Amino acid sequence: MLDRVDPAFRTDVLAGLAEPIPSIPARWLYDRRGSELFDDITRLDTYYPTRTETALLEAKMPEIAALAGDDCAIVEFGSGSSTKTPLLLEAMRPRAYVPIDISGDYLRDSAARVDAEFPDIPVHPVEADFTKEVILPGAIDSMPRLGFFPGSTIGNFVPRSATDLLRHFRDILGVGSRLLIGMDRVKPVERLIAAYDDPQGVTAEFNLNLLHRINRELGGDVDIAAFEHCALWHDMNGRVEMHLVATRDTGFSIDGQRFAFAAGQSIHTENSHKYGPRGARLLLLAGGWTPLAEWTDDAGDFALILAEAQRNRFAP
Ligand code: AVJ
Repeated sequence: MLDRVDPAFRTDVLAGLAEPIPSIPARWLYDRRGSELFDDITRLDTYYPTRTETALLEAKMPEIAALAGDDCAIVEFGSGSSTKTPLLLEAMRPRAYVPIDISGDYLRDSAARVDAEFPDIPVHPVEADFTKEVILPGAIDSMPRLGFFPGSTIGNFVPRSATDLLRHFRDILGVGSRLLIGMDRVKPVERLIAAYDDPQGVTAEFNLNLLHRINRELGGDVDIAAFEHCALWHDMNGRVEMHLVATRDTGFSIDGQRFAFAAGQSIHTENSHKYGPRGARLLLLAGGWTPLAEWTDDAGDFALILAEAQRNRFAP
């Protein structure tokens, strides 16, 4: 199927490439091909987050279910092709499941899968960008809510935006709601780089697909061979950064707009923030969520945190 061209893609690419530090928002990496490649990434030996989080969910599910609340509606932010959802649905038996995703295709697929596997759980899919306004289905108005935000997707956002997003989730779900969120932990830089620059080159292909997408959807003439994938650890900002670096002087045009890149110049395409235990909890607190419980794997590679939306109150 042909990808429909989102006008916001053009706007973001043209504006981002014109910035003093050229960058393109990471969400544009995830077109159909990009999402397939990301699925491949999650199966790589060197990419530990998905398998670690899934095993953690499996191992701790009884405990999580006991604390996360009974008779709730589960609202998943960015449900994508998540394989973690069934674990949660199986253990919690929620009164409703509300997957929210920007991709209608993915949403219909996953809603249909959940429908088939859990015929007694009503599914109310919402096609929306969860960073923008989201209207929850009226059917869950009277139910307590549990938000589910796995995969360390929060790591894609710089702390300031991550805080905004957590506050936004609180507004969507309401005071007293709970949130189960996955966050990747800080770890030795060799392991981080191996996870984002795999020897098979899948992550490189995932990153370079953005240039293919620009050529395909925006009629660009980017010489893709003039760019290479680069993953680096920015210690001060606590994040892995992905870049597309020009290996020689190169130029291209998109929509009649001309861009020149000197050898060594880069396009910043994604951030993946890593948090220590304190940093993770501070981020949640700053976003209006009080941490209630936390689970990690034995190696401490990945954390699942359960938090509760803070009430509005005066505090000393
Ligand atoms: C989907 C944002 C969680 O940061 O680990 C993986 C994206 N990019 N490899 C991550 C990603 C390259 C991934 N998240």
